[in-house]
Amino acid sequence: MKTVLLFALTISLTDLHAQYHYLGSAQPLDNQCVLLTPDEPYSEGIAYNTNTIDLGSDFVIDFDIYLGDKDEGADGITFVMHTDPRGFQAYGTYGECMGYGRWNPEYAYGSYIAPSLAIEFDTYYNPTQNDPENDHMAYLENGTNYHFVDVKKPVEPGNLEDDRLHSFILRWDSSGKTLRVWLDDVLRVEITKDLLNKVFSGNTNVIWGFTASTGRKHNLQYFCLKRFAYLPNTKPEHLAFGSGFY
Ligand SMILES: [Ca+2]
Ligand SMILES: [Ca+2]
Repeated sequence: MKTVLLFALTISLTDLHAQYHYLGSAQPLDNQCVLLTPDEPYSEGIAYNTNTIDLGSDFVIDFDIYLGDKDEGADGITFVMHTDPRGFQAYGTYGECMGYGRWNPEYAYGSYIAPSLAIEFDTYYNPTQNDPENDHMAYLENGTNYHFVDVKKPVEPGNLEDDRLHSFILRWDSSGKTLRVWLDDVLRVEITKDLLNKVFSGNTNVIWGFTASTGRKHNLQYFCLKRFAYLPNTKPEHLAFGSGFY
């Protein structure tokens, strides 16, 4: 009987990790963590949760992210939500584009994820993307990494490549059309915009996950799930409160 129970437990743990689609260098680690890039040059990894998220409901997403131990490493991680026609195969360009965007919105070439929005955790200064010199976070749209001066400026939370896990919490308020992001318990990014209609053309089912890449410079980069939950009164009827994607 014990053997049977042990076998069942093994299956259930395997299933937890099976809930991601992995692209490139992404692969499951222990303890609900997922490797995005090894500490090697020119890597790109993407992990999408196999369950789409419902933008018609309120939800909270709570992860730890690890961005490496070398202050001069690169390139960073993005949290992405998208309806790209390539679905779970969608990817962006490596290096400074962090597996999400493209080199420059003026250039025709380079794969990027769109329609989409992303929160970037950028650890490398790229003047070509109008980056601030320090590590920064920013809201991005439609596979464009470039920081236009007329949109919300990147924020600088300090060195992110400090060999520590950083708490990342994202909360979506569907009725208030507000997206809020905390890093290490400090509210860093707040966007109020009709994202559902302006970005996703009214499509409430979006794919979500994390992208990351390295270039000439590199760092180990991974994330760990802590919690996903639809919030009370707005949950889709087929999901129990708090059932999330565990
Ligand atoms: Ca840094
Ligand atoms: Ca950068």
